[in-house]
Amino acid sequence: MQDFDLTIRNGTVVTAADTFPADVGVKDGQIAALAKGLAPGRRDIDATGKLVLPGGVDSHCHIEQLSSNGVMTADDFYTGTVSAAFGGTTTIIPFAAQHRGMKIGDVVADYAKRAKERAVIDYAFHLIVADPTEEALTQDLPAFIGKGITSFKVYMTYDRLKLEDRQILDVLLAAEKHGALVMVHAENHDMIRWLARRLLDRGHSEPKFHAVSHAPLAESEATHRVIQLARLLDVAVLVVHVSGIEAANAIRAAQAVGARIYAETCPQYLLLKASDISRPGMDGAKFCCSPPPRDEASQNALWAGLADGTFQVFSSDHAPYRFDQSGKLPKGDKTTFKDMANGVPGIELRMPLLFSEGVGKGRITLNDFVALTATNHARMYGLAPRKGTIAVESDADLAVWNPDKEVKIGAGMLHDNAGYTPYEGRTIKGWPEIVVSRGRVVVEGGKLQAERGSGEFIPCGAPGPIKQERKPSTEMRLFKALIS
Ligand code: DUC
Ligand code: ZN
Ligand code: ZN
Repeated sequence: MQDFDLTIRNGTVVTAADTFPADVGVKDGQIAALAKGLAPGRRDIDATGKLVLPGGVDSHCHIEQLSSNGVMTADDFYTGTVSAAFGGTTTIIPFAAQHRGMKIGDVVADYAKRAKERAVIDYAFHLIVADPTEEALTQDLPAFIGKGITSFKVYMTYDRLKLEDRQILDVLLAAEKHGALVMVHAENHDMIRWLARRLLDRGHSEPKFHAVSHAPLAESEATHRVIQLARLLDVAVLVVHVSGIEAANAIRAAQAVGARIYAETCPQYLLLKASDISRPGMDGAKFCCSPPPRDEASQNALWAGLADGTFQVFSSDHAPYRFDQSGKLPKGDKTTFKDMANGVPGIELRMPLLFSEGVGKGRITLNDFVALTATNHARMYGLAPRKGTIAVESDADLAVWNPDKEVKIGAGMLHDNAGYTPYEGRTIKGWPEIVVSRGRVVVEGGKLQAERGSGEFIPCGAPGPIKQERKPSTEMRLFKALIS
């Protein structure tokens, strides 16, 4: 008989592919057995009536990160990972952010030190590439891919982050050559800048004009454009935080012709609307992120895209800024929509919101939920099969989920440091009651049981395809040989 450190018995185990009754036996931080009637562990958890899910992987969150305007997020690696854990997430992938002129080696070393000291769950890193010099492309990026940072985010907007199309092509080619995935923030910079200037010149400065300046066409144009850039080179690209129906349709159409386009969306685009940003006074700033939430037609298109596989990953894009002068309102009541820090908090509610609104309302299946919140992230970023699933030899990262528990959302019950939630007052059904990270119970009975600094850096491997990819044509191979 095997002896286990922990046995979770009588639950219903759910993976991206299966739902079945089984006990989960955990030994040395890994899943050691999956079967009915396992021997008792040193610690036994009765999961009768509960679902046993893979701990979530949140592959898009901003933690202890300086924005391009020099504003620090409200969450450091401690509060950010504690909040993630309470919401059922056991691995995060935030961004080591290069700003122009910074050496990538310095950026990563600083970020790794911060994470090591404070994280309570496991983490990997993406790199934001704002300065793709020859040295960065040929030396730094390949070196960090070798050290387990295999995904780079590039921006098509923001004054201090934006890359030109030819620079994006450089990064796409280098990423494919050395085995990395490029994530793209797709919004047309000049459209946004031009609209914002006109609005401000005419005295339209309230938060609601943020959504007017970040027009849906700014997103769909840039999405079309980056799709064509990726197709030119026949490389994979991930369009992150998709908000609008036109962008979603462009992605689906590109996938239908075999382009290697992946896509992500987030809770704010399913559950918030541009009309939330129109709330009186400065309150609308609590809903301002880029791209902004849209309308009901876009919400419906995104739900359809989650169900039909257009979107592979569902992330929080947690970007926590306090509703005061340190974050959202640097100039108090005089803050214009251009001065506000962009972003909304959501790392803790990402999984409960999708469970309640998606699985609970019949929009997606339970297995889709697991794929969208955990398994596909692990595959996409080269963390599978260690993370994102329930299988023998995978890390014992688990969420014991009560599908019937009703929770009324309020900022006071959350563990991040933003101090507000855009989902205040909503009631949702389904909540993770016990969360296990590498075999350690980290959350139980509403209490944290993990030590600061107990999370580990998990190097990412080569990004893996989520679905079968076709082979490049002979013409494409010859073309790539010419330009590489
Ligand atoms: N937009 C971003 O590009 N990043 C963080 C948050 C946001 O709203
Ligand atoms: Zn972005
Ligand atoms: Zn982001």
